[in-house]
Amino acid sequence: MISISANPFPFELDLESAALLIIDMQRDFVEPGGFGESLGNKVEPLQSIVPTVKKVLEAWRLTDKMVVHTRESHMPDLSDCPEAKLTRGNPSLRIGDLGPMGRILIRDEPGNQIVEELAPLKHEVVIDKPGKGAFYGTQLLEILNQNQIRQLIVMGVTTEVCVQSTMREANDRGFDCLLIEDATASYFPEFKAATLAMVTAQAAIVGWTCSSQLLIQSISS
Ligand code: C5J
Repeated sequence: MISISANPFPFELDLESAALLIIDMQRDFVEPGGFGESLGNKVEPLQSIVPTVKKVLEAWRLTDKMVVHTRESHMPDLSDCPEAKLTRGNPSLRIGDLGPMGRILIRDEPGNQIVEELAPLKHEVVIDKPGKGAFYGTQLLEILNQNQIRQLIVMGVTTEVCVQSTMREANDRGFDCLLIEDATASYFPEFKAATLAMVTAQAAIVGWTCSSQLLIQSISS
């Protein structure tokens, strides 16, 4: 066990049963011209965490432990995209529309790829998820169980939407989650801050948080 001085109290990391889970670091959200921008957001806060996510990913890869990447994506015929999601909001481009990086949020389109700096290695797991939580409509739970994973180190975007939804789903399924504070981002800084507070409130009701520096130090020593 590695004791990490996390919030709100130390996280006992058991590397043997831990996986790194990177949520939706895909061009659709992180790069200009994608879905995030089409919703009226500035992508800079999301772009700014890429180097930090990369540092953690590189340190984690040295441990030879499991890495899981997720992408929010839909089938080309949109059969896995409920009407309520398709028509929500007032974006300049809707899910499935043709944008500068191909069809928005559609599997295998250029915009649906993980950003180049964080590209998955061949043996790493990539989960295409139709929902906000990574357990909904995917094989994630089965894959984690097959690999005896009980702890998740979580990074990615956006903090209050897909990251938080996934952590809550994980929590309900018995996983301990540690969210890396400077390796997650929101289009709305105040929502990120609120999510970090919500996650750790009431003695880690959803999970723990710590800095990337602390995690890297802990797994490298
Ligand atoms: C959103 C996500 N915000 N990955 N997706 O629609 O957080």
